[in-house]
Amino acid sequence: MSEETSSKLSRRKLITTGLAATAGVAGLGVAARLAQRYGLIPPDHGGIYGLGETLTYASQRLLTRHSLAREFSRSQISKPPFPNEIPPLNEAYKRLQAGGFADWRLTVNGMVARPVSLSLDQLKSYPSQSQITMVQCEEGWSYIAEWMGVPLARVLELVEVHPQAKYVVYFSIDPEWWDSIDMADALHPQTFLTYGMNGGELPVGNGGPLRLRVPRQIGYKNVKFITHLTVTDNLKSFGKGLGSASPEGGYAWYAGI
Ligand SMILES: Nc1nc2c(c(=O)[nH]1)N[C@H]1C(S)=C(S)[C@@H](COP(=O)(O)O)O[C@H]1N2
Ligand SMILES: [Mo]
Repeated sequence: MSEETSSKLSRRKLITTGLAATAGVAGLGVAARLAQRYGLIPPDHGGIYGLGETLTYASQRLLTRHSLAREFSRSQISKPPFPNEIPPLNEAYKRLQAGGFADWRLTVNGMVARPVSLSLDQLKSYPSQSQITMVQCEEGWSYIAEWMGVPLARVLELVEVHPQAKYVVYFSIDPEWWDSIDMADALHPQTFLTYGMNGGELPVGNGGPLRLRVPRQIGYKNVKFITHLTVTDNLKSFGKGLGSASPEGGYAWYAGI
């Protein structure tokens, strides 16, 4: 281990241990201030579980910013039928589906130099990548599948994200589903905009034609039917300001696994 790596590691360890220890000994306010100093406050820190959320997010980010979600072999891909939640599809979705999704667009704006509106064909024209990873629902079930798509980082590179940007907010055609991730997850090599699954098109039930795969976070962060991305440095102006529809219903904004 180089000196630089080891000093980085021990610094991280110090901060994380410090966060946990101060939370226990010197009181929760000190830990929260420490997390704030390092920019590690999640947007849903205000509720009853607020401090716990801050500690979880802060320690995970310091320890695992660059870690990879586990990838599996082809033989481990789950055989259908595996558990799956198929949300009701609205009229806007059905219209686009009737047209073979030719008019489906992914718009990207916010803190970017060049906002874009991309068709599925345009997205598919970028070099595709695949990953065999697990979807884990908060209710306890999971399955392994092969996902094909384009890394979100590639699209963010295309639009040129401003250096001050902190989050990518993503929206489904179903207005009840929207969420956000920080730049560490947005630029992570396994975070994909997916349009293929297990060698075929991404099925409607699994979020086709376009779904965000964030394999380092739990199932509900993997929003289906993505139509819009906004890059921002502040989550206050979205919904109730908690960074996602999920915390509005009591689920954590940061749900790393
Ligand atoms: N738009 C949208 N995205 C969604 C959901 C949903 O109902 N609507 N359910 C979420 C939840 S709770 C889980 S666990 C996963 C389930 O993914 P699957 O249907 O591919 O198993 O999708 C997530 N993404
Ligand atoms: Mo879920």
